[in-house]
Amino acid sequence: MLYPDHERLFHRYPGNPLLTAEDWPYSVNTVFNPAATMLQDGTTLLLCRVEDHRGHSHLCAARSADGLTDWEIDPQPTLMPEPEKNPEDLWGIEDPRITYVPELEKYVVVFTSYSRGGPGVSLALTADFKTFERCGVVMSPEDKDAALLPHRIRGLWALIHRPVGWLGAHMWISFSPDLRNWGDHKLMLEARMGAWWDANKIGLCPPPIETPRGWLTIYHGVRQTAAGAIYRLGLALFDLEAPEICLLRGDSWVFGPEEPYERFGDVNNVIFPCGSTLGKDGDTLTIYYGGADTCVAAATASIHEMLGWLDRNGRPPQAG
Ligand code: BMA
Repeated sequence: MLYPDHERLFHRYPGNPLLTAEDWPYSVNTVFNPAATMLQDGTTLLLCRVEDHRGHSHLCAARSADGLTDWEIDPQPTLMPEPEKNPEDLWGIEDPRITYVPELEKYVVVFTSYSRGGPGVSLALTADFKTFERCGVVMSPEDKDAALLPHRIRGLWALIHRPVGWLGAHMWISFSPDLRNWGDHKLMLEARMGAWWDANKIGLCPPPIETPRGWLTIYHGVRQTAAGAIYRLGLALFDLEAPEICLLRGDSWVFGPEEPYERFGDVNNVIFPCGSTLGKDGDTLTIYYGGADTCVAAATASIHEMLGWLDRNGRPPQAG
């Protein structure tokens, strides 16, 4: 067969959307693009991007025992922009990713801070999602879609991020001895060109999943059309020891907007996950995503099936 059938790897939770502005204990415009982590006691914590009626975002935690129902939402914002202390927060903080780092016994939260300089990448540490130690801007504008790997690589911390250059918005990886000073920047995955679903602009979704085969990575690709952008998801696999090396990348997208809550909202046709949790079986991944920049939804996929799909459909990226 010249062209493979489109396989359905991701399965939407039938109770989607999980969370909307109406669930919030205080007045908000939209709730979307959540980071996710599973706490020590098995509780799922989502750190949601919450947009107020000025258009500025902050972060707010929602907790659930089963990761799907009975969400308990913090009665007040969990992490607010502090433009007096952090001028980079002037227009809000957005799109967090959470990585639990065993060496630090802390969660590292990486998010977009938005100001006159443009969107940049900020980093904060927390042990309890109540108090946060802010470490400032780690990647200057224009840069976003960042997440930390959970342990050092070749003795250094590794941060994936998405700077914007005049030849496109590609995924890069950078290294640091102390989480504050970053260098050794390497291009990790390029946006394709022309008619591709992931032409010109891509970005990391949840932090990559460490598997024996490599770092399994879900990324978003942005297709510009006459009717606006379409945000869809693709898969790639990166070398465990040298995560700047892409081993396999799929050609087709694996998940895209289909349901009304993904098709229609403040920004139509957007699926934007920033977090995932791993099920007790060690294989079922639940991704948490923003639908149309308006709500929070969930879908599951098998890691085994995603790797099998990459074996059948993926290839090393071509140079040039
Ligand atoms: C991106 C980010 C996301 C958003 C998406 C679609 O650039 O700002 O927060 O979901 O655009 O609007």
